[in-house]
Amino acid sequence: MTGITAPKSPVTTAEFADGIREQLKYAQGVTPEQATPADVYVASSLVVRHYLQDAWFKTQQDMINGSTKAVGYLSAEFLIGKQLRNALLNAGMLDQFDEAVESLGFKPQDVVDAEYEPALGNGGLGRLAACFIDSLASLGVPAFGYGIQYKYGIFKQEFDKDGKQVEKPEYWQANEEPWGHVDYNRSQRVNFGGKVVTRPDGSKEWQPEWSVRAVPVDYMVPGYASGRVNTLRLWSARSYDEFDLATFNKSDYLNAVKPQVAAENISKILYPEDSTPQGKALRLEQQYFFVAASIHDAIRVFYPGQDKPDLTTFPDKICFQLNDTHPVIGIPELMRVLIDEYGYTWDVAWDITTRTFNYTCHTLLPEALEVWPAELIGELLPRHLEIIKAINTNFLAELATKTRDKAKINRMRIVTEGDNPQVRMAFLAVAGGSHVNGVAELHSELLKDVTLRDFSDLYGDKFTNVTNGVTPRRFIRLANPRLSALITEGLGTDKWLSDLELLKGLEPLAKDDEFVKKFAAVKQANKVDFANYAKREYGFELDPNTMFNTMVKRLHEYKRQSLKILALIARYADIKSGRLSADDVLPRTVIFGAKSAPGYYLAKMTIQLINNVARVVNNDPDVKGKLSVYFPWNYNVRLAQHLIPATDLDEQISQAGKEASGTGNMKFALNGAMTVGTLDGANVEIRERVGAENFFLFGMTVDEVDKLYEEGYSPAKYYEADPRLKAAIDMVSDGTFSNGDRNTYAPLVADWLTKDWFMTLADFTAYCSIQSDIEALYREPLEWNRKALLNVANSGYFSSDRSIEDYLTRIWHTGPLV
Ligand code: DL6
Repeated sequence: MTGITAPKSPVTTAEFADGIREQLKYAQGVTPEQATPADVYVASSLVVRHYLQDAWFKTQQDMINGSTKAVGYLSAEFLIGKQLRNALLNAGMLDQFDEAVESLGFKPQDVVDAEYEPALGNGGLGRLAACFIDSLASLGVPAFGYGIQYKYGIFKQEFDKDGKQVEKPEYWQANEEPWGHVDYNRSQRVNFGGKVVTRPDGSKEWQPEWSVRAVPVDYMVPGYASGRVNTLRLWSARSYDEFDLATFNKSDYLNAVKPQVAAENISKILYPEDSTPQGKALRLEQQYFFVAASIHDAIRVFYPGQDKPDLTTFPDKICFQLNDTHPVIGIPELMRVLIDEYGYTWDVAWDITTRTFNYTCHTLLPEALEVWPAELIGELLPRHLEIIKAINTNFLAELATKTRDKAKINRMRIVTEGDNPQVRMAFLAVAGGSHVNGVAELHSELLKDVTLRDFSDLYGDKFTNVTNGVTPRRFIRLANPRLSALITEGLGTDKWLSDLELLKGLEPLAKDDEFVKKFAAVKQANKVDFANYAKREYGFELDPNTMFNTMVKRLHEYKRQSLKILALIARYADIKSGRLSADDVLPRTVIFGAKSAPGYYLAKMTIQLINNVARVVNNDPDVKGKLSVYFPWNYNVRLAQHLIPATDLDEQISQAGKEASGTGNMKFALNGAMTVGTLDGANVEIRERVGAENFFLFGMTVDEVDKLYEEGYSPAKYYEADPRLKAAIDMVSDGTFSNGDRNTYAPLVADWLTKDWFMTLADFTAYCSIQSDIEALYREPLEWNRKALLNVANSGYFSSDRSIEDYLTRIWHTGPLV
């Protein structure tokens, strides 16, 4: 990477202001005097789109006319966050926007605040997809993001009076949404159900029963200073039958609109699961809906107007990255299209298909690898089931040439045997694609050694690693303008925004006390900002003169929010009982952010516990000023952008061997937080890069975890052995955090003491001991900030630009448009 300086603006302030006036007049139908910040937001967004339009056309033309293979990133989730500021930054119009808006009498912040965040993802996987499309465009690589424009995104989280999570529908399009361009003229038909017939010539024809219209909604993806604008194409499901007039005329209004409702249900809601598949037909419909539409779209784009395109060149035009198992049904779909619609033989179709697809696995939890009942696939997609069975048969035959180990061959079946056969989508992805990658070094190793061991034994060449990354544009430049300015000052250039390894140049400045003090001042100012934000948005009273200690991520047992909350309770008890004298207490503000899957009982109970610990602790005069706990609801990209730059200490405390990578860990390190963490996921690589002395490591390793499982893990033993742990768990049982009710958390406590699948109790003592190191360092602000600065300086590797470059060389074998 060379590093590019900030893009030159295509527009002057006066032109931007004129553009806003014009859009207000013709698009919004209001005068500048009548306009609200929301009107100015829409108008400004349209102005940005206007100035990006030519680059968008040119990128598409160059992609179609040129010989650079494009990337199709197939993902059920794109958690893109707010669009306006990001587009302004990447297109070089930030200053012009600020000045234009001010010249019209508005505050830029009010205008930006009027944007509502599209909530089209659950967490890490969806946000990664969003970082990747930003990097692809910034590197000038032609790419499509293909996904679903859900009407309702991830639920809006609220807490009830008891602290329980309540899920509300997230209708993110309640107001005008200027970024998505609905392109009815390029819609695709997606079929379902019906039967397969054999034509007289022996070929197969799928005669579907019902169809849905997939309408593309296009989002521009402007690259940072690359002059390129890619496309995020999100499909929206519409009905071909608006309603049945005969039924309507009989006054049966509900039944009259049934077909419409059924069709539109497909893109109605994002499944709020992040690690367990839901055995729902609708989910399979969603998956097929977006991949079928995308595959047909790619053929339309790359072979315009051709009835008989030469699809043997398809893998030279585009490669599809399968973002987890959700789009894997694309493999049999491409086979079907090639064989049934274009008349290719099986072998040619298989060659094209396997050269087109690659698969990224994002999990180590076996239950998160999707498995579909063959019967369900047969009902919805009968021809695909035939193809999957044929793939399975061929695959088993191929395996027999590679090994005599029958048990192994049986374990590797794509379609299981028995009365209720299942289709293993991860296995189909490995068999039907060229490459398989994990998302951090440790994860990729564990995939090879454990989760997909049989496959890596026989197809070792397919396996590779691409460690995740995050976009520095959104997560440093936009989220943390103060730090960005300081980095630019320290390096004497802003090229780091497109070559993040340049941050290494900050390393010598960690020896310069004056620079470190400036760095500390940035953090302090960010903390004050966050305290104000938290007051405004949530009514919280945060003291920015305490350590801000944050744990934000989905609520899952393996991520071990329980470990944090138990340690916090133990500390509360220490302060309250006087075991920890007032002088020994380092004042801390603990901040949680987490959504639980609605049906995840223990995770929801943990949320309730955190809220009630917060209620008790924050109202206890004995610990006032020493410990406080806040849980801002509805953690999303916007909140992340405010909270991460204000954090002193970040928690990455999953059980070793369970977090595939994590990307929050990278965002925090890049924003100058110190991390307390286990040797899990990308923590391992972060620690290697920032230096062991600049990372608070604790807890069991993967090998130690495995050994303990083998020996027989007994959580009760740990409960008995550590009096502080015992006291903390007893406080959860005895009603301290449930107004005296001893039953509220009984299932959680029972789980800790009898199962504790993720060994929270076993790591408790180590986690508590590391706290004294953390606090000793924090009491030395210069030293703390020196180390935090070294985290920033050595985290440049974790740019999503680097991840994309790794994908380009290891998997996609393509590059920027020339
Ligand atoms: O790769 C992105 C992200 C990782 O950083 C997280 O460690 C991992 O938990 C997450 N995976 C999922 C699981 N989805 N499935 N299946 O969201 O991916």
